[in-house]
Amino acid sequence: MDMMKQFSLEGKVALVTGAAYGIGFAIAEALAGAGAKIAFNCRSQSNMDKALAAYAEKGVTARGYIADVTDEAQVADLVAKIEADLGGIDILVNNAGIIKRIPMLEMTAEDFRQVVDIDLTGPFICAKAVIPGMIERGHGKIINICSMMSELGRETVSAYAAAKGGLKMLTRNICSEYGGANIQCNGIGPGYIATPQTAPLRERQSDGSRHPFDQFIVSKTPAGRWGEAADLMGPAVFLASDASNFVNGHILYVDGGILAYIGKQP
Ligand code: NAP
Ligand code: GCO
Repeated sequence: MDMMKQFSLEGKVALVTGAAYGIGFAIAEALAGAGAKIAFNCRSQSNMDKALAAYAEKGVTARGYIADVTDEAQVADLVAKIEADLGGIDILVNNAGIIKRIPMLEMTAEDFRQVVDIDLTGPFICAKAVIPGMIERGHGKIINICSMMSELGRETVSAYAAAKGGLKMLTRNICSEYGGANIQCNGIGPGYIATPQTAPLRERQSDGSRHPFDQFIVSKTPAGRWGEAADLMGPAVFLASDASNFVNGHILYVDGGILAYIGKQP
């Protein structure tokens, strides 16, 4: 039996949201490498232009669309354009997301709502837009990009943790509601990954020393390092492919072991 065939995405159409850079870009590159046709969206034209050049440099043919995942009309238009350009969407990666690091008592309800809107309502809107077509075609893969904060809290990330915890349960609920239509909905829970989103946590101090949080995360990670977006490429291909057809409602943590580790005795 040709086992590698199970991981092939030849002939599949994948939408990766928020894939102008960072984790989404790496996942889109991985799915393309397994044979998928790639569509991605983001909000800013300048990010889109830079992303298209970066994809081309990697030899990836990606189609980019400007769409905000929190806007139902824009998402409906996005799905219609992709279907016209590439065909029905077989794989949705709900990657677009933001974080606001603000102590809860200083966080406004507006700040809280914006994070939840993008990180949780956005994936709901995008999944709702693609599931009918997946049901019609008799198959579909949805991958929600969760987080360590789907399981753990920490100071200043109340909205983000609430949203990512909710995204874990939305993943399980899509599995429950549409597993019977041969739709597999799983999550990837990245650990701490070196992307623009975490750059503030890694920036050098004025005396040239490493950021305290940088040192903290490395000490909490058995792998002894920050993750790279590339560490998520294989897990994404697995969950997007036939190799995972009996995996559903699962959050695959790609965290270098953080969740398993109580931490080194000081
Ligand atoms: P990032 O570098 O900040 O990239 C976020 C991407 O999402 C950008 O392309 C951004 O482009 C897009 N985006 C943001 N809001 C959007 C919206 N409303 N509609 C459409 N696109 C939107 O973040 P990242 O580190 O790659 O993280 C990607 C995902 O992984 C997020 O869901 C994040 O929560 C999650 N995650 C990250 C880490 C980590 O350590 N980095 C760990 C666990 C989970 P525009 O601004 O141009 O729209
Ligand atoms: C933070 C970080 C984390 C990562 C990621 C960890 O401020 O704690 O941004 O939240 O982004 O979600 O899995």
